[in-house]
Amino acid sequence: MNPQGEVQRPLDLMADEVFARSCAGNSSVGILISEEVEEVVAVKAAEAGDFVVSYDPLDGSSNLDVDLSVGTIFAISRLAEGGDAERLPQGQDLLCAGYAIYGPSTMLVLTTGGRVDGFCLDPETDTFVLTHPDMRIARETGEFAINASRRRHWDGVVQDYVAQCIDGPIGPRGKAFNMRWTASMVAEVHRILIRGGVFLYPIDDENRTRGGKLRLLYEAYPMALIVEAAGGRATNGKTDILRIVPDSLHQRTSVVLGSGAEVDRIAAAYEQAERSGDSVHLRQETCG
Ligand code: AHM
Ligand code: MG
Repeated sequence: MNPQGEVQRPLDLMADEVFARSCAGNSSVGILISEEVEEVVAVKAAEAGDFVVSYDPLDGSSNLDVDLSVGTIFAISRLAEGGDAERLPQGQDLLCAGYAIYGPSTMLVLTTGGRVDGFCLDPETDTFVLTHPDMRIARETGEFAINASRRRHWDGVVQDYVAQCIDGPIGPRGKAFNMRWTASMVAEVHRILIRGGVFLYPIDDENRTRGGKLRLLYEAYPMALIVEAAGGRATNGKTDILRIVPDSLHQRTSVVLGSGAEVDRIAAAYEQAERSGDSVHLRQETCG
């Protein structure tokens, strides 16, 4: 079991070991935060300026047995001057974020905040080649991604949003929507970068006490930095993901990210529900 009480597969642990070993070989890396490790790992005696690397070594690992795409997600910040090695990195501190996706091709998608670039692994030369410069997320989309089997747990905002998408041309949206769900956040975000879309993993009645499903530091933060640098938006429904202040290492959060027009629509619906005092549960930041 990992710190979140989830079953760890052998490849989760191997990926963690490979990632940690390769970071430890870099003298600028001081601290590692991994989905698979309960505590912060100090690679060396931490000094101001050292890099803090938060990562999910193998995201979407429920896909391993069925040979679907999985990936590695990471975010990098620096330990501040006089910094406390135990202080958790915040969204605003991130210098870089990226993911690798192990699909039909292996890609590395990277941002240092200004823009997002995609690199394909050339197995002949063992190098990553810039194949997708300046990836941008279309503001408008007709595609959404959510685990619809959780519908009975959703709050009113998510129920209404998805119902309207499914109603398509005969509903209030007046257009058809397509739906995808891969159970691999890396694959969902990659698809959204390539052809637009919106991804939701909301807090719902079943995961509320845990604070949601996805982890803030090494899943939501890095994906939010990437999505925003590509012109999209990432929120927990109420607060932009990068503005959430963490209070525990493996904290979870609600996530809505992707094409700006759809994320704006969902955020506006939450705001409206809160204003009108609807029975929508808006408690977003909680729980380790
Ligand atoms: P993991 O890090 O244990 O693989 O969990 C995160 C994954 C995400 O990639 C994906 O969006 C989500 O869990 C899928 O959850 P579900 O199985 O509820 O559809
Ligand atoms: Mg994960």
